Amino acid sequence: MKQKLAKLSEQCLADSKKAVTSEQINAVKIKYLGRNGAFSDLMKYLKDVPKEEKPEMGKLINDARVEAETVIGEIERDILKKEKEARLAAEKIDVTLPGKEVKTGGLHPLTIVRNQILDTFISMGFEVVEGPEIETDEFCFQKLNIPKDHPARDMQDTFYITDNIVLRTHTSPMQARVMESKDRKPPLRLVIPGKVYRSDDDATHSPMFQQIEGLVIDKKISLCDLKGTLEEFAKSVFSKETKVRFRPSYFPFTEPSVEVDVSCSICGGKGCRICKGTGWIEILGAGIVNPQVLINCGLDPKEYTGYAFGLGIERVTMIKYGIPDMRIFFENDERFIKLYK
Ligand code: FA5
Repeated sequence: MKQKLAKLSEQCLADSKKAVTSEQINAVKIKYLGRNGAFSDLMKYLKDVPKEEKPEMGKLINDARVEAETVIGEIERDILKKEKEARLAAEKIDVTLPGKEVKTGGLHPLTIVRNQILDTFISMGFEVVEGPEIETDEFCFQKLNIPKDHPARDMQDTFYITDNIVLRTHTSPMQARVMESKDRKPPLRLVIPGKVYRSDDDATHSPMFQQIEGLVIDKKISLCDLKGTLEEFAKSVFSKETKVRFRPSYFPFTEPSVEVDVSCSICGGKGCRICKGTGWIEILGAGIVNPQVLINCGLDPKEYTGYAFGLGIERVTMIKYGIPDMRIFFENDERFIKLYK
């Protein structure tokens, strides 16, 4: 037994000295000192030792194990120290290197302009509400005085989900939803931002774009109220010098209807590439709410009148920043977004 113990200690020492990596010394540790290691194994043979020799033999095995622990521990510390030094040498920090840039996010220019427009209307007492992008044919068209097969539908071709469910082509269906709502009664003074969809795709027309609908319903509302409000909006979003121009137009849900132009903020109205030499840029459609729409939504046109408008956020942003092609908004190019941070 004593011979076995001596041999084991000798073997353990030799194996420990051979170890040069932390994995190797760990393996030695498990082999000799582990729960099922060589020293524990030897303890099992104590039962075959004569009773009077057992205490001495037990002590000898224990002492040898403690010694092995000490030796392995020292070698292990040595190896770990060397490994740490090697790691630090490889990871040398060059304090002259420039620091790593921490990237911060920023708002998309469309979001910046959307917030600016909404803030302007909020400051004039408007409330912001939102509505569904997937809309019924009834609210998107019929309640707005555009029956099925009416030629005015050609102005806004869209994506049909079923014959009667569409991706909304404008935010105007929210006019009808709000007027019909039992929770709200006139006077109404609302702006309704949101995404809309059309079968369009070129430098100034996107298949998905954002509109802000405006709706005011009260007694004795006239085109003068609309003009004053839009002038205030244009001065706040573009510049104090910006002028607003109304041109006659047609929308089935407003009567009279107008297209609204603002004087070009890039050239100050002299004429440039952005305004195609005219000095004016169209930004929205508007008008006095058609009495038929009020009737369709349960309001009495003898009691109430109102105005509505719908502006395209992409167009406003393009004019504000002189961006010639709308598609860049949706390309997700970080260099473009950074310009507006
Ligand atoms: C309408 O959508 C009407 N609902 C606006 C309205 C509301 C009129 C209330 C009267 C009363 P229009 O199709 O002109 O009108 O679109 C309004 C604005 O959306 C345009 O002036 C333009 O700025 C923007 N717009 C229209 N089509 C696109 C498109 N494909 N891509 C980007 N912007 C667009």
